[in-house]
Amino acid sequence: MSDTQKDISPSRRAFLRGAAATGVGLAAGSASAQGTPDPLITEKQDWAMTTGAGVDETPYGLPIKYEGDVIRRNVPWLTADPISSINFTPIHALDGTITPQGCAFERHHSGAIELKKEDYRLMINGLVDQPLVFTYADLERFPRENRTFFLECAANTGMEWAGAQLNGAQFTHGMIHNMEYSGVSLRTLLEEAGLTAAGDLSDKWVYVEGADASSNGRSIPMEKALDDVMVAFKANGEALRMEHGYPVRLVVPGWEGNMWVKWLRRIEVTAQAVEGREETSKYTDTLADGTSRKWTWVMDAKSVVTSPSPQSPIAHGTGPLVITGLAWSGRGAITGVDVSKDGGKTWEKARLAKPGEKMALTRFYLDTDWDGSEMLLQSRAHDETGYVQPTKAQLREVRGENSVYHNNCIQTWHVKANGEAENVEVSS
Ligand SMILES: Nc1nc2c(c(=O)[nH]1)N[C@H]1C(S)=C(S)[C@@H](COP(=O)(O)O)O[C@H]1N2
Ligand SMILES: [Mo]
Repeated sequence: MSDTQKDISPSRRAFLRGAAATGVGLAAGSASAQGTPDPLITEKQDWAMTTGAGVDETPYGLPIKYEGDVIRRNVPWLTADPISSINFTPIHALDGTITPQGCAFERHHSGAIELKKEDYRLMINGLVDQPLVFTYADLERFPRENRTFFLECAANTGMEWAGAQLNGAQFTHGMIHNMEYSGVSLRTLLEEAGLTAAGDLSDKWVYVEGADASSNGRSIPMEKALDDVMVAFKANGEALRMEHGYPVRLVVPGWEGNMWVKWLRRIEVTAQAVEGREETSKYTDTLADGTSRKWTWVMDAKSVVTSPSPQSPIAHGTGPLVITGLAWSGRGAITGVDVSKDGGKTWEKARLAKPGEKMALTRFYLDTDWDGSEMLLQSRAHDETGYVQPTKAQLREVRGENSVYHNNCIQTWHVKANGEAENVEVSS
């Protein structure tokens, strides 16, 4: 753990000082190093000659126009119909770990619905002592918790099974977001309804469904329901956005995104799994022999270099280079990330920006010097269970190539001498 906390090394600090002193290619410093006056330093600028925008011009702020390309994007051939659709988080352009709701990917089976708080009802029924219906205002009166978790769609990276396909971290790994949720634990609500009637809880389930036309029903084992599942109404401090399930969604830490039911309207305690569409014909993995894996709830440890990457090429030439990316595990905290520049032959230990948090995104950095040679850039995550992110070849050995879901293999970017990067596959 201790080496993850290591500060920027003394040798690197010395290098940066040396580079600045000799005017070696650090950002715009190169212009003044050649003796050409920089008008951004020597001239009066427009923005300092007049007053700026007043506080009442922006009651709710949006990103500045210069950041207009940090947006969700979709892959047209994946989105046959915009109401049964998917778009992708621009992870190549974000830093830190919290995903702003405004650019966090969306996945809907029948479109995002507008549901007023006043019209919101949550029913708990089935094997409970007292079936209950909560209004939104009722939910706000239960003890609340704040917890940060990633949500990854089981289909994230699902287009890459048979070969490198989509050219950008946004498209290969952007079905993920990470938010701080405020809400009530599901255990609190289940206990309010009473679980005596359910008898032995070890073999019971809850069936959760949404208020949208698809309803997106899923069965969750009672053990998980009573462990860490949340009924959330705020994300990153503010109300959930419509597209993320306003006013209330389920948060199922570490488990596939499909189970995080949006516009949550009913929780039924049942004696067995319902085996609905979303857990039989969908969200199962077909293996090479034609049989399918079922109940693949947990998202295994995974990571990706977000920059440099195809949408975030190296623009500054040789010298200091910050390699960065994200790592996560549905089984607990990330304990380490390795980065390879040669397609997995040798590895360097990346620096974790903060110690890994359970079932939440972890940001890693590798502060390096780039000599301009080509790289086959990879990252490899380790989690607290000792699990190590597999190569594509290792994953295919076990899972074949018929799957869509749960592709957590090591990703490779081919970074060329001109700094551009491309999605490729290496043989081992
Ligand atoms: N009610 C409802 N809940 C839903 C869905 C849906 O279509 N309807 N889609 C699911 C899927 S497949 C995923 S990956 C996540 C996506 O959550 P997001 O749109 O907030 O990113 O919500 C899940 N919950
Ligand atoms: Mo999903």
